[in-house]
Amino acid sequence: MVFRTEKVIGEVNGQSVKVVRLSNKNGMEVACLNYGCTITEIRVPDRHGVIENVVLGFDTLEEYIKHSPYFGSVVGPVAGRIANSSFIVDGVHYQLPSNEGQHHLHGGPNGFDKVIWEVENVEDESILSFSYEKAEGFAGYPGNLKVTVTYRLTHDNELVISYYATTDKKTLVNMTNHSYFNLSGAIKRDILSHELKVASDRFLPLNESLIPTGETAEVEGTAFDFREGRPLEDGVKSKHSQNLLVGGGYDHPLILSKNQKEEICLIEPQSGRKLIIETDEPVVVLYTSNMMKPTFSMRGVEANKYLGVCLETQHHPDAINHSSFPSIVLDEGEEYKTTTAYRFSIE
Ligand code: FUC
Repeated sequence: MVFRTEKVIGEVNGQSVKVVRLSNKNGMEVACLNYGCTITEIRVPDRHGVIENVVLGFDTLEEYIKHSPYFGSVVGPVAGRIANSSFIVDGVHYQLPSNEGQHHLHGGPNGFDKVIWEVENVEDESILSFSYEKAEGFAGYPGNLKVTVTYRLTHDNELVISYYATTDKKTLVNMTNHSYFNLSGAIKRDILSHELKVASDRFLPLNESLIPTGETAEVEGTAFDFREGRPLEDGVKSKHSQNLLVGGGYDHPLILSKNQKEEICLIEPQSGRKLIIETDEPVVVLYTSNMMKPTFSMRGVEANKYLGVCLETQHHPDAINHSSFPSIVLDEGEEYKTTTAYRFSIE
């Protein structure tokens, strides 16, 4: 059996904020808020059976509202940056609110990470289902968009996240989950010694605003070659880094090879914890929390760069402004449907 419990912990604009916990027979636990569908904790065993939290987060709602750099939240309607906060669909120009210079990042100042989602009444206790009805114009995007995000916990210590959306007018959708993993457990170490393996032959070079230039480049001979697996430190400190790692670490989309299973594997050698990610999305954005600064603390640990690694499965960032990238336009009558599974085990 997987058990689900629910508890009200506060209020935002008169709407209750709940924490929902899923736990399986192995003692794995996942805790989520209906504020931003935020994953606050993922508790999994290390090689000695010690169960600890492996994602960055806070213990209070207030801290999420005040400080969170998208810790564990669902980001959308569109993950990543939209250049100049501007796009055209069917000849109509849309100007979105900007929240990073002139650019629009992760749904802008009022994205899906900041709204209260409805907790659906699902009988199967292994499933936690959140829904949200985005009104026409919300966050600047066209269309009334109905969104469902489902978290399912299995007995194989797998968390499966599924996203579903429909619209009544052409709009953009490209969602992801923004969990910051640190498999050492309770942030014992930074993530530089984590070993990452990714089935990716090409990546997207970025301009100085961290927006894809539109080109794709071979990973061969660069800090982005994770095909055989390598410590994140190799890239962050590599001699190849200077020109490529514009943000002082990874903040880059890697294009996932088609028809591969278990595309992404992250291992923390000391604890023995291993995370395998399988997705139907074409890209993973690898972000090594380069921008985190010691301006707040996370459950007693001062924030800093390289304390978490995000593996954001999604479509290409800024896809709407690059005709060579797969489309993120959702039309009336179409379904947006994607799934990413996170399986935890021991090396
Ligand atoms: C990632 C990055 C961004 C940003 C954000 C918090 O997705 O691509 O650069 O810092 O997270």
